[in-house]
Amino acid sequence: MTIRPTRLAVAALLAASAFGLHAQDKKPVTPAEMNYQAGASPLATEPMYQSTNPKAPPMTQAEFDLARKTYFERCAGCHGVLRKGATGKPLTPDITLGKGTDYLKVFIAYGSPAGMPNWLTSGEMDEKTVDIMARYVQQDPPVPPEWGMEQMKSTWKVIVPPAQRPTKKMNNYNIDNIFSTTLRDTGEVALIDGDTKKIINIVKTGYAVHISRVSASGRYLFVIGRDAKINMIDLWMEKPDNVAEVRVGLEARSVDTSKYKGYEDKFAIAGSYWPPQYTIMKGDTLEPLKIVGTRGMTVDKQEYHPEPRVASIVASHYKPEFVVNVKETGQTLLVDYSDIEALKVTTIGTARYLHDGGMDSTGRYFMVAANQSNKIAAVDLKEGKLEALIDVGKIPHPGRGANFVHPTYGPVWSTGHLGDETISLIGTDPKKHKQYAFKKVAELKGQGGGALFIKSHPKSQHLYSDTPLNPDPKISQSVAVYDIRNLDKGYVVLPIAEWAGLTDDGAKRVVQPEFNKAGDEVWFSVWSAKDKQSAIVVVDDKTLKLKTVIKDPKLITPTGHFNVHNTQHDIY
Ligand code: DHE
Repeated sequence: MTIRPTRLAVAALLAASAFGLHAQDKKPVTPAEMNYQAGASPLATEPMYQSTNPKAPPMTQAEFDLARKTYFERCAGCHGVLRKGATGKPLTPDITLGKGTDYLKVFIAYGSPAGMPNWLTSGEMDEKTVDIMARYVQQDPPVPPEWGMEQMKSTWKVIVPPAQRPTKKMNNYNIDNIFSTTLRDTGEVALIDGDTKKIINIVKTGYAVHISRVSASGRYLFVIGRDAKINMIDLWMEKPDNVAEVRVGLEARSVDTSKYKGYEDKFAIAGSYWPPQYTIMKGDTLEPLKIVGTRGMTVDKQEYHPEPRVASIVASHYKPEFVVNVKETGQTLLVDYSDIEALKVTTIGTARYLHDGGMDSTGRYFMVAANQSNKIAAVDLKEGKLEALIDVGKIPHPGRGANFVHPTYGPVWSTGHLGDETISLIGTDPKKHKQYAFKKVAELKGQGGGALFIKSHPKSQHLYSDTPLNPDPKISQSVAVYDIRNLDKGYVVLPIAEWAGLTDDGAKRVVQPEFNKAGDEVWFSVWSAKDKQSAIVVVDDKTLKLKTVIKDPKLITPTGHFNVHNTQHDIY
């Protein structure tokens, strides 16, 4: 079928309404969120089990392989690996076969008001690909392989065994002030000396590292790639580098290490998107010890979900527990690691879909974004219970959030939003400010939607909010800064990308404010494509003036960056 606009415009409306039987339709997905969720999945190239469905339209093997690759690169982030639906709708054959190829082609080509991108008219897919994808989604979803102990052990490498590692720090770096910066598209992290701003080492890691976390002692740095590869870096080495690695699955985003007294550096944990599970490892070698699946029932409808991805993980300072947030089921798990042979897990129902979050300033409460519910769940890590579910703006995205003392409401934790321009402040002090505790006490107006990360520091009087996914380059290339003592005054805008002085036409999205150890400077990535120049811009927190720009041909696609001291102690 050749796709003709007039017929298609009508058909697209029909498609949108027929697919609109699902609750998600009531909340259209913003372009910012669409961009964000549609990250490529490393599953695209994995061999998978495929059952055949005689009712599905025919496809050649070559067409099927192309469609599968396209699905995992473009569609799986929203529709799920097994096509059971997440931000996007379910696309299982029981639904799609009834729609038929022509109908599905329209939907894929023109998108829907609920947020499905217009893949044909945006130029991202040609007619042939649209046709192949329409037939592909009527086949049984291919199932990626499981990843158990045998597969993990086969990828586990101790590059420098503990006995051969330094017994004291062998370099002159102020390791507390090192920054680990993700070089997203090269599969590396840059370790940058926060004092001299010089690159110490570029360390090879997994594909598109997502986050870095630091062990309780501050010696080891853990990074996790999208491909679920963890690298463990020893900061005591003369030139800090990898000492161990393991692949805990086929796709992942989160890693952390045990921080409770008596268990410092003892265990590491990583959560994976596929297979849906978390893995506890030895803290000094990454030897996998225990794998726990997260498949189970959703918090609201209490329906079985076959692929609940593990989102953020933090290590409690109150108990020997990891806090594991399961996205699709909306369950927060407190995993007691004091006896991993008899693992005790407290399951706290929170809300769907759990994503990122951080602690309040005391470390007692974990504040996690349930992004499709527009809520923040506050989990009491001392009592092991849900303290409150707090309504905030549209699609909260805090990173780890920002803590500061509000002149009226006392200690607050804050989050920005992907879906609107607000910043929500939540009271976190049930002792001295009981009336405000775990309530949304104020809302600041920011530059626009598309916010990802917000940051402050106990020594700073400022609150910084980025907006890298805002469609307006003026907004995505700058940050808003608020004076904490005078929030009513609104924000000032710092033109971070302009300060970077990059001469090419890269996207220059400004991502993730991160303080140095002293809390007197703030670092930002200026993130452009792989073939364009990027940079890191350092701002003086007192004067809000440019302090320095770090440029180097090796700084390719910098995104997140993590200061060792602040990450180690959960200071944000
Ligand atoms: Fe992230 C944190 C998942 C897209 C940069 N990201 C997280 C966490 C999760 C997550 C679950 C919390 C980890 C934790 O605390 O344990 N991110 C996802 C996705 O599923 C998503 C939407 C799509 C994808 O395919 O990955 C996604 N993330 C992005 C980006 O596009 C960003 C901006 C650039 C990139 O590198 O891909 C990005 N995510 C980050 C960063 C953090 C993060 C920098 C850590 C924030 C922090 O302060 O801890």
